[in-house]
Amino acid sequence: MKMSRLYMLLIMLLALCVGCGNAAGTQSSTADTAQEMVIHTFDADSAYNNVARQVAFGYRIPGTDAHKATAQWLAEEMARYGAEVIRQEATVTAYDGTALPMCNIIAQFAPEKSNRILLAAHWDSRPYADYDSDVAARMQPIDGANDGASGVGVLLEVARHIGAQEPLLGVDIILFDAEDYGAPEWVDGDTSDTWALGSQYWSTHPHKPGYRARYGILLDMVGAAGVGFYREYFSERYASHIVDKVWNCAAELGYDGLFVNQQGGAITDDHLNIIRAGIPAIDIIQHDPTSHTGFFAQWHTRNDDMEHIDRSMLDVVGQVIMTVIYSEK
Ligand code: AHN
Ligand code: ZN
Repeated sequence: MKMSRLYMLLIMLLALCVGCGNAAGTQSSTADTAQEMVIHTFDADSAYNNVARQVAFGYRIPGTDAHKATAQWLAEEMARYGAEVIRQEATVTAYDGTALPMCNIIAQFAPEKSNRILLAAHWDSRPYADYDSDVAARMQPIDGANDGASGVGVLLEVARHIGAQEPLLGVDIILFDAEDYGAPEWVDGDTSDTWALGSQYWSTHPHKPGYRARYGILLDMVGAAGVGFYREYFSERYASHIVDKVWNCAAELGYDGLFVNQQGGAITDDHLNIIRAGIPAIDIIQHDPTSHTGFFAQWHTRNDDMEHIDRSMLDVVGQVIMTVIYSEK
């Protein structure tokens, strides 16, 4: 722990000097910076535990008791870290006509600041294991340890730091609901608008009229061992400067092996609805060019469980996000 803290301090100091691609850091005294950076050591164990806690609630499928209990816990955790929390509740309609009671959890830090950024992840879990190798299991739900809980786990740990030491800008963390109730694999036709229903709702019903943020960063599937992040197509198209910022930051931290400087696929995800709301946004999402789905090997299978969550991946992503937000002004 001691060593990793010292190591973090050094890389964060370096990050502030080089500013991860911008000119940040020139105004902070070394003492302030050192103090801040010690406080801001991302704790991968805590992120991991946040993932495990979500999975332990059970399947986080809209309309279930586990879903309600998880929403309650997430909102409480964010409030405990000092966020002003909005629970945005609505009923949305799934691909098959099912009415889904959904709840976007919006955690606002320093809501009075107009200079702000948006971080997001989806907290619901998928009702179908439609890519499971066991055909009989395909109608069954999944744990969604990586697909959902990993991004939220990282953002809860980021929230803890933001609460302890305010960054120079305001931060909103939105945990979107009903991302993963999209039409299963056996439904024909273009089903792209059946995904990301919570963020679709938010994009047309912002939590504050005229809500603005400089940019958004979505985390989706950030916890599978050794699976990298590529420059996703829509992120590149609508927010290439943010992809540059984040990928440069990762490279400066020594993670260019995981933040691969190559084009990935085009992914229908919550970031598209942030973009539709007029905010440039990117998706940090694991892409495996060797898997037939393009995602991690356990994607939308019963094996997307805690056994396949890698603390060190959570750590990498957490460090990158922390460095980006604390070098921003
Ligand atoms: C598809 O491309 C079908 N879905 C990507 C969005 C997603 C699903 N993220 C997590 N699960
Ligand atoms: Zn999914």
